[in-house]
Amino acid sequence: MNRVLSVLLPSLLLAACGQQAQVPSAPASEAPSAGTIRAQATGYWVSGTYSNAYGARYYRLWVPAGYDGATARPMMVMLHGCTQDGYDFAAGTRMNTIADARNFLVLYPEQGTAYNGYDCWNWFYDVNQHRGSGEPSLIAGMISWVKSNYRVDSARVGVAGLSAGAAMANIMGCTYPDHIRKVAASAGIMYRGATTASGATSTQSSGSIYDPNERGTSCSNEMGSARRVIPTLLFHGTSDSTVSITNTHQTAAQWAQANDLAYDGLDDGDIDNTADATVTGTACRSYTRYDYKNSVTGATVLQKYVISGLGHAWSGGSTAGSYSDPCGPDASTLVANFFGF
Ligand SMILES: [Ca+2]
Ligand SMILES: [Ca+2]
Repeated sequence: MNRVLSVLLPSLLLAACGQQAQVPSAPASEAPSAGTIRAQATGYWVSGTYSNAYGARYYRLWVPAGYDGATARPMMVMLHGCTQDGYDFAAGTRMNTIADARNFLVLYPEQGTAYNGYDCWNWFYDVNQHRGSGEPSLIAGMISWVKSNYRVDSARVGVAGLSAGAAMANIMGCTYPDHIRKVAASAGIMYRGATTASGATSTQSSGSIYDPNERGTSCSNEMGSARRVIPTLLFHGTSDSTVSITNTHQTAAQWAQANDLAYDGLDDGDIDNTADATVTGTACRSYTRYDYKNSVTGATVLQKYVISGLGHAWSGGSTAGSYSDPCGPDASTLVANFFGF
């Protein structure tokens, strides 16, 4: 209930002060003609609640400026970190600005403090680590809802997350590869990196006690008949004191194994956890990017950015949102590029 109040209160206060002009108008009235859309070059929010047997969650959908309902567009699913919500994550990542420029939908599922005191996705409970269950089923349900109400290019749907949202992004890739074709995880934790709340705390600080190779096999098994290669993009700062970078190294190994199995059904190392190329660069912060390729096709399946001096934050974002660092490689653009949006 606190969540409902916190969402409603700002509008009520504004209305009470006679400042209705500052309250965003309803989406329907913001859907102008195509010509007007180009003139203002900004999209609009659609908010709602999705519920199933596992509960209810808010979602915020950004409909980009150029969306016309006639052409199927890609969709980015953005999973916020602890203490964040969809609006905050949008502001900190500037993803909607890129969405307007490139014409893709952005879906922000929201957790809420009713379900976790710090507003974190509960990635560390078994109920939330399987298809058709818990929080992944709620997020997948939202994706299905958008697909049935908007023109979405199903072959271009990707999920990106920060911290607990990144841990959940990895889960979504393993549990719903029919929906999710690519994953981006910033300061995240591998699939089933922890299975208890106390395990989550120790995993955050020093890495998972579980074998990433086994978790990759577990991820592949979870995919079942929907098994497919899920190209994955990873980011982690060397000065992150909240989530150990060990977790991102483990995540790379987990996805290398899941994708090794998904590619041809064989655990034969055509995709493995040894980088095939290393690129260094500077974009405000210096970074090293590790590329992992399919040795048969040469396709890049994984990329891992290790960013010097970045803390627990989205790289290259905006201080208009929390947990965002304006310096460093522009993670939002890199994600959109990697997803082919
Ligand atoms: Ca293989
Ligand atoms: Ca292998």
